Amino acid sequence: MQLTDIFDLSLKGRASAQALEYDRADGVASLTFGELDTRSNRVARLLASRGLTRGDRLCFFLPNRVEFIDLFLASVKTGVIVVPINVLYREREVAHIVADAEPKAVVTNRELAPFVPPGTPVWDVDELAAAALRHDGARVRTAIDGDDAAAIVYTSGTTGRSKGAVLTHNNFAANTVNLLACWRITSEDRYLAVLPLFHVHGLGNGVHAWLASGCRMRLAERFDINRAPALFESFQPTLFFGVPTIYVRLLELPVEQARRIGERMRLFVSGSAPLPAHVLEAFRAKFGHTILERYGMSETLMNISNPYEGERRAGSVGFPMPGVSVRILDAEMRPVTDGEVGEVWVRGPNVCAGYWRRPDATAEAFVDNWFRTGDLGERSNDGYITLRGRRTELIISGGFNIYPREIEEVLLEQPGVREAVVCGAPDERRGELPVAYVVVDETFDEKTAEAACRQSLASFKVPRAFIRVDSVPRTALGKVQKHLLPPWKSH
Ligand code: MCA
Repeated sequence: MQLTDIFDLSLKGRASAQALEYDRADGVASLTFGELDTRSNRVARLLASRGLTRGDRLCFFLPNRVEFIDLFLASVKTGVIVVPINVLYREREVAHIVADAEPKAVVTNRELAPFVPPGTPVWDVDELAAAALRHDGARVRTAIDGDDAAAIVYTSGTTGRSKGAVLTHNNFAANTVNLLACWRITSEDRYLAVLPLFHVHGLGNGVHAWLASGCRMRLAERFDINRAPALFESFQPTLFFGVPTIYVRLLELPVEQARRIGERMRLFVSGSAPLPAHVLEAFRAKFGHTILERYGMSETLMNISNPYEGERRAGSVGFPMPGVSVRILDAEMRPVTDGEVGEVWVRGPNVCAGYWRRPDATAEAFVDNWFRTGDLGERSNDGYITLRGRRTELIISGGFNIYPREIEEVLLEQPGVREAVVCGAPDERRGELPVAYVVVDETFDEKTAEAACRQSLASFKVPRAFIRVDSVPRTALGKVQKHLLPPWKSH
């Protein structure tokens, strides 16, 4: 099915119901589903007038704002493929995505435009919004196949170059239906959206669940611990999606306030990084809710979830979602027995169609339609799946993915750096922080290296420490033995 049909349950079916609240210079504005529909119809006609048709790519390099949603809906309606870009990315990172996805344009704002590589068509989001008003608000229906790509989501690549996961209309639709059924999301809910819309968590789970259920959404530009309490108090959400860092921050709230927030809530969901069991326990004691932890990836949307009814087991991600098959295999691709750790493989209507223009990477990731996640896990004899680390060297900081190789490449370009190895160091708040181990000569200057990283990489990828070592420990085959490097502790 095409996503418009599932969103029409609300856009048409609940046209007069309140849909969205968002910040505007003059206060909090609100829109009905019907108004949203009309706005995005105008944007759809504008995109068409600029020559965009089904299958064209359009990059969104935007913070959370209502125009992101207008453009997203317009793209879905016209078959334009959305390519979201993390707003923390800098020119080097943006340039790769733009070169790879070959979009018709990058839609952005004045602050972010300088990070778009020269020569790329840039459309200013405010100008687009103004231009859209000159177009008719009636719907134009485009024939779109469920297997058409709806989005290409770039995941940090193990080789340093990120790859675009091609997510189809059917992938998102299957994921959305699952969330509504499994987490009991209905039009009665009030969803507080603080996650960035440029990731699958905020977009594929948050926005899609909102549009399909017809509930009301309060959109915040981002999660800010200083603003979040007021949002909870004024909007009174029943539904909240967060990454573990957000739950750690929420634990800072006074007991009374936490209790008040908890009283009105129905469901807190966590994902994108492992939720430490002690955070789940502390949150339960303070907010009176057991956070529901689930497991997904940009490539697969949601795979495994703790049950809504029944035990939400601390440290575990629960059971496979409807239609999703999970296998836990050893290095020879044989199933391990329950209680043993192996690599998690998944198959289902949620799994992406492959990597954009990367048949090599696609062939490596898929075997007989099974997708290898790179995550290690085990199944208990009562069926709960618990993740036990990763096969790859992925670092997750504040819910953002970091591949060490990408940072190492920048470091190796710096004067005096002979070798560079980046590892994830444990951190209470962010889960992990990137730390660099460097073998250097006297021409190395830490400040210069840090500045170079800050210029070419998103802020969350900049190493928090540069640790000088005489040599990098390696196996006889030359593989770096990260566990033999001196540990680093954040303060
Ligand atoms: C963080 N920063 C941002 C944003 N988020 N800047 C602009 N817009 C944002 N949305 C920057 C800050 O400027 C600051 O930069 C640094 O990050 C830390 O910010 P701080 O306020 O100290 O925040 P925090 O308390 O550490 O919390 C950070 C956060 C953020 C709000 C939790 O990490 C976040 O939004 N994470 C969500 C990531 C996410 O949605 N991941 C899903 C991908 P500086 O350091 O320069 O001062 S994974 C996924 O989609 C899969 C499918 C899944 O399973 O969900």
